[in-house]
Amino acid sequence: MKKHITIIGAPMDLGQSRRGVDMGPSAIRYAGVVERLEMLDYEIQDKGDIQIGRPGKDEETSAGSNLKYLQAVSNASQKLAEAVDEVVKKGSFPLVFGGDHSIAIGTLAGISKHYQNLGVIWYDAHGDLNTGETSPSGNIHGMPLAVSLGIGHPDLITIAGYTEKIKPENIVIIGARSLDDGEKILIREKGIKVYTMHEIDRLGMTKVMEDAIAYLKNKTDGVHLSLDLDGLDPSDAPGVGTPVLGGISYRESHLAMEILEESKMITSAEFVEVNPILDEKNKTAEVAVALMGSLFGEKLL
Ligand code: B3U
Ligand code: MN
Ligand code: MN
Repeated sequence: MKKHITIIGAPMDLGQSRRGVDMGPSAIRYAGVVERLEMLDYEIQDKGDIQIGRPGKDEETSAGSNLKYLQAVSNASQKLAEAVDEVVKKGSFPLVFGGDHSIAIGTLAGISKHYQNLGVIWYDAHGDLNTGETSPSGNIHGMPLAVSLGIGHPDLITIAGYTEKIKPENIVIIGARSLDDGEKILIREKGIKVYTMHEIDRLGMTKVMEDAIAYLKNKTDGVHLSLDLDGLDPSDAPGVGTPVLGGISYRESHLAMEILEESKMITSAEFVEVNPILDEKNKTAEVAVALMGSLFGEKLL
């Protein structure tokens, strides 16, 4: 029987301050994702995009909180959680396209209740471990990993009716090179496994991925890949809102996806922060689609 993937678009741009990332799902579809994955003998269903409400002018900040567009992000997260939940229930692989990384709040809320111990690979230049108190920006896309640990604003940590979506020991961050002070404290406090660019340079991507897989293997019953395109170097993925120099190369990223495919451990995935307005001829969306090719079993020979 053909394996089944269900695509959901989450055209969210309110978790950060650069407009255009709401067009990410279209750009990824335009780059030929469905055709590419069908070639790999998958049956693909594209459910289209969830609706993101447009906030009023005065809704950027809400009373008693510095989180921007809290209400709109929380509503969308709830919707995305429900959509993803249905996909998991029917036994299909959820593949979510962002939108900014705040959508991971909804994705993880929909997936995690189906697992005892969901592992998460967070492929990102950033930690996304901020709270309202530690965030330098108030942008919710810098918070989804903390929120999923149950740390953050009550309206966000309670999405889908339960609080602790993931456990700190089931997280691996790969590619970090821009961590805020509060995030560093949280990483140490919770003992979160992080492979910064230092470890990637020092050990090489093969060793990093093998270690990450070994770390998660025996304690998780599913692993979600949350891939922020800004984990890659801006020369390979220029179409992102907060590029950080010195990132993971296109080649290393392919290798990482190929090693994950061999491990057969990934049970859901999302590709986020593709911003076609900041991109060079849809390059970043094409990179995302090429990486999905490797993640789902495309071979060079
Ligand atoms: N850590 C900073 C910047 C940032 C987080 N995620 C992205 N940028 N993409 C913040 O605003 O939380
Ligand atoms: Mn991110
Ligand atoms: Mn990032």
